[in-house]
Amino acid sequence: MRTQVAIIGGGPSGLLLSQLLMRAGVETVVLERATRDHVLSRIRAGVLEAGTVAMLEEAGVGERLHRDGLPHDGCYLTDDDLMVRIDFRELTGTPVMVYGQTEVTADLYAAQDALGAEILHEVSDVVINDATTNAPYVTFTHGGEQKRLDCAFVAGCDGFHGVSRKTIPEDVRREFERVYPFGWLGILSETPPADHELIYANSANGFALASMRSEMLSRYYVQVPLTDKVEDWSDARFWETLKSCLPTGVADTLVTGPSIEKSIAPLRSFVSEPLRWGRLFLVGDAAHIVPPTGAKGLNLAVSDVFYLNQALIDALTRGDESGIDAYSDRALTRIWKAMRFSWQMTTMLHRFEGEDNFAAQMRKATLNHLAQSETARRDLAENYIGLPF
Ligand code: RFL
Ligand code: PHB
Repeated sequence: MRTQVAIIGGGPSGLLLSQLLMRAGVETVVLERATRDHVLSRIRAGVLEAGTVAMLEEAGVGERLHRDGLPHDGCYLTDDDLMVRIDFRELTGTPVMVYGQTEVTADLYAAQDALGAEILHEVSDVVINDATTNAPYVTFTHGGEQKRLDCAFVAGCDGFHGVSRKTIPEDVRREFERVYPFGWLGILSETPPADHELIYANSANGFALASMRSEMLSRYYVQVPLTDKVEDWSDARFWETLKSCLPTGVADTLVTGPSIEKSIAPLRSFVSEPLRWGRLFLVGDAAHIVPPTGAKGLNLAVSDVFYLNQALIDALTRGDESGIDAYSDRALTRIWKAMRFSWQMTTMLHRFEGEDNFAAQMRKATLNHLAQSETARRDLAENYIGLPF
């Protein structure tokens, strides 16, 4: 088999890259380890920056997003009963869009099918070969057969546990990591959201987030120790803990119900540099992970695709390699700013096991400062709605 760009991973970054390249006349093949149903059943991100929405429009998948997505003009940060509203529209002029990653992925699969994209599912044993030559190729197993895909470039869009990052030799890679001593337990329930905007709640009992997917589908998270298992958490225990973290007025009116999904995700900050090794490029979670507190993971994957898709189009259609030469530095500059924001939001809103009594006072003072200072709120809003590409 031969193509121009071999894309490893059919999650949001791989699919969006393939879609944008194909619309510009560039050939792609996507190799995905899981089944399509599996990719579509992963409940993850919920908040899209305006720049992400614009990229999805450019990819031709903006229609359902605008019909079913919920534009949000603000969100709340709370400390016990103190509620601080961050008014995105007033402070920056720009709202965000609440629309699930599952829906984004479903829209991209439908659009890729319409273009006749070649997406191979349930591939295994993916190996990227000769990435530092002008003739890289990928070998893999599909349908019980060993296959070879020759290409001009390889895009590593295979998430944190993929093979692409590990293909770059250890003495070339530099990794930066911060692991947090807690995870998020998330549930989905067919109940009306706690509020019509998101609530990031800091409390004496730890962090909680009240989010949503639609007017009748809520997504809630609470902070849990890394050692906890989903089985430790009955629905009743979850609702009780959530209520104990939310401001009293919100907790009192919270509508509870059976959970239809429950999972635990560890929190980490991670960056692997550089994003390019010869003709291999890392994109999205394959290169970096942020804790979900700033809602930046999917949005960062999309900004990587923004830089890379144009660079690959320029290289393949005009022989102009300046974009691919600049890709790693351009993408990393934005990635580190989102790293900083996600780390800051995480530190500002979570209780750390074994912390001293000073830490909670710092969190309270930060919230009080936000309540009083429009400058502080604007800084937060500017980062939350997404820094420019
Ligand atoms: P993905 O989604 O992990 O997709 C990678 C794909 O590659 C496949 N794969 C392989 N394929 C072939 N060969 C191999 N060897 C392979 N190894 C892996 C996998 O099966 C998969 O299909 O990475 P991608 O595309 O870079 O997308 C990144 C986003 O998924 C991620 O950043 C976000 O979900 C993070 N995130 C959030 N981001 C936001 O922007 N806003 C949010 O509100 C938000 N909330 C969240 C989140 C992530 C969460 N979890 C569970 C980690 C909330 C949570 C709870
Ligand atoms: C979500 O709805 O899943 C969500 C929203 C905002 C975040 C993280 C997750 O910061």
